Amino acid sequence: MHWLRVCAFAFGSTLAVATSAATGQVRIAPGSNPIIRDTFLADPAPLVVGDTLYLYVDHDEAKDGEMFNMREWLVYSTTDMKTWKAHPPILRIADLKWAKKDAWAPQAIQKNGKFYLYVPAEHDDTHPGKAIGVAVSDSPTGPFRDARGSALITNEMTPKGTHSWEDIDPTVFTDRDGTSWIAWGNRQCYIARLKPNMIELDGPITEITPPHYVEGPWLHRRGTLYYLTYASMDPTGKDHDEHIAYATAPSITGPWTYRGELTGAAANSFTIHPGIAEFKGNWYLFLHNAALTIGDQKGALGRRAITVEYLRYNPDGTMKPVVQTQEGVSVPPADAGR
Ligand code: FUB
Repeated sequence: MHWLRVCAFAFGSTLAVATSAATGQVRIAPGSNPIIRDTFLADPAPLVVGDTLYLYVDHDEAKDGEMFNMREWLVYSTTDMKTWKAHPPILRIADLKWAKKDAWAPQAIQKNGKFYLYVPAEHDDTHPGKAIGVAVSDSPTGPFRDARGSALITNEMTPKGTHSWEDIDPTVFTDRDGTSWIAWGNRQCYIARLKPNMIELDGPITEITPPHYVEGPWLHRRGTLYYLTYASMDPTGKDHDEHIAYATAPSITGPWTYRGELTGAAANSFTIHPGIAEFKGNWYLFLHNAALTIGDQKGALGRRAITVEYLRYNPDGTMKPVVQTQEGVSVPPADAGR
């Protein structure tokens, strides 16, 4: 049983907390949101390996007045979706000789008996702008080392982009034929095939930007349907914070059909970022919000916290809208047993 004094929440739903009359301490049911409460984290990317789900994240360390301060990537693991184990940092900006700052949204994938971690960062002045690198490890918990010694994708490789931070937020996916693909981007969404060595592109970069796209793409497949889920702008223009929307396709090369919104905005946060996995018979949607307070540090744009919700599908393969809750996965899914 986990007892906690210091967390506060700014979003409402059925409470998964109880307060002890004797001590005033708050008891939080395991699996409640946010799932990790002692560190500000963002941009969750799950990877299932055997009976364990590894969650790759970036580490938010912004002080008041800073937008972001992100210097390293971390991983947490769980076998039950309720208790999470922290591991030592898996990669730092300082480990990438080409990178200056901004350890933003990562994703890891298993291939060739190794683990590949794709990470965006600000490139040094030889290739100004954001770039994407790849690091490799024999273990899902690292440590990872730069697999190339140079960025895999740099700003000049996507000349259509109108700003310097478009090459961020990599998502990596291996198709049924064993071919791996990488998609990424802010404002524009791009996709390219990876060579079997996972550290070089194999062919052209193609733009696949879906409607209302902002950033944070996540590729996955369920049965014969492919999904591109992403942070989006509200189509009505009323809400200026990011939502989550998605598109589906009959193959990884498209054509992609816009399917509408999966979630609204995250509590107290301009950004939101999807990560999707099937684990032990359930599908999960990982997100972040900025509703966690740790000590005297309140949630903020650069101080976010990871949440998770059950993800359900309709018979036609579309995903059911997800409501962001405080109880998260501390309770069974609403349609359990149906
Ligand atoms: O965490 C830094 C950036 O904010 C990510 O790259 C975006 O997806 C947004 O979450």
